Amino acid sequence: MVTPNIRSLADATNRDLKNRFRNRVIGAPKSAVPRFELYHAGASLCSHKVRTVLAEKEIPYFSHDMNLPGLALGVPENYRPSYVRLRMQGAVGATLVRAYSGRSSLSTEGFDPCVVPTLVDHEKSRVVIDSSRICKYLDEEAGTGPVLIPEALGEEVERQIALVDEAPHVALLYGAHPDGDRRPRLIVRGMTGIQNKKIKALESQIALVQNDPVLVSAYQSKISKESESLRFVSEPKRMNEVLREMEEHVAELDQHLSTHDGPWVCGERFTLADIVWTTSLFRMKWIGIGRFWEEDKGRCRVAGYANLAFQRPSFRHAVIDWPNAYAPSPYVPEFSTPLAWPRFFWRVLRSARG
Ligand SMILES: N[C@@H](CCC(=O)N[C@@H](CS)C(=O)NCC(=O)O)C(=O)O
Repeated sequence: MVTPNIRSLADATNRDLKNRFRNRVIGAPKSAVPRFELYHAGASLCSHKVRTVLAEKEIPYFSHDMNLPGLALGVPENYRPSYVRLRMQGAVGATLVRAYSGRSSLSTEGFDPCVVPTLVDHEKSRVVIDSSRICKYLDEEAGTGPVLIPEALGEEVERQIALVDEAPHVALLYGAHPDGDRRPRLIVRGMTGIQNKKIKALESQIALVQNDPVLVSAYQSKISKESESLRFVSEPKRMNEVLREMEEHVAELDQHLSTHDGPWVCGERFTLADIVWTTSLFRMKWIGIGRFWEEDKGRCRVAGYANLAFQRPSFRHAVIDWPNAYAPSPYVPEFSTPLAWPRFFWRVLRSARG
């Protein structure tokens, strides 16, 4: 079997990614050729984790901020054959995703070949998939910045990463909240019927790769997952279960914070556990369930923690200030100013072209 050349697969992917606002070097002069190349998306929660790690460790990288379904005018960039082909090099032999339980975890759902983030390490000619794996990989490999998984805390950090990874965040974004849909307006509109739009876009790509059975089955697995997703989020009983689980998720953090006096999840030291929890709590706040800690005095430890964590410069750079990481939301001061809507639409417009 011929080993595919990662550089040529990346080059083929990049030929399809032209928008200069979304395809650029971060953390180094624009002519630099960094070791790492990241395929991600402004609004993707999994990408928020990886971008925050890169910022915290001050690792330069080539950023491809891809237009996912919802923002893309034509076929979403993450469905193009060149990208799927590259991504699949990070999961040779993995079980393809089919079912759906409202999560995006590799451990519970299997490998989704058509999502972000994907990291390419040009020095080692390696493709790394899955946000948790990428974060750990960067911490081990990059050789710069603070260590985010200190040896003494390794087990606890891993446990916290898994907790956040397996929380049903995706269902909360795609499905209406049955006790009164509090999701930001634009999300309610954008997510209605999105699975069918995704399926149509995926089918159009299958037509282009008929002679490549590996890619055809990759697209088919994604189609099955999206059909399951539609069924799942249309059932109020399941969505109630998701909300209950998310509230427990917050309660669990509060309980954990009560076991020590330090400001961070694992005590005195800022770790990867803080990066994943910060992205998770911020997503919950933006989507309208920050009440789980803001209105429940019994969870004041999470409230204090969130206030501190949201100010972390790496998180502000990689998420709050990242162009269009989040649509306007009435629950987040930064995203509910009078300028939030014009700024959002201006950035969408300049990013629209491929
Ligand atoms: N387990 C993967 C999940 C990745 C994932 O589900 N990415 C979402 C955004 S957070 C995506 O790209 N969705 C686009 C789509 O389904 O078309 C990870 O953690 O990297």
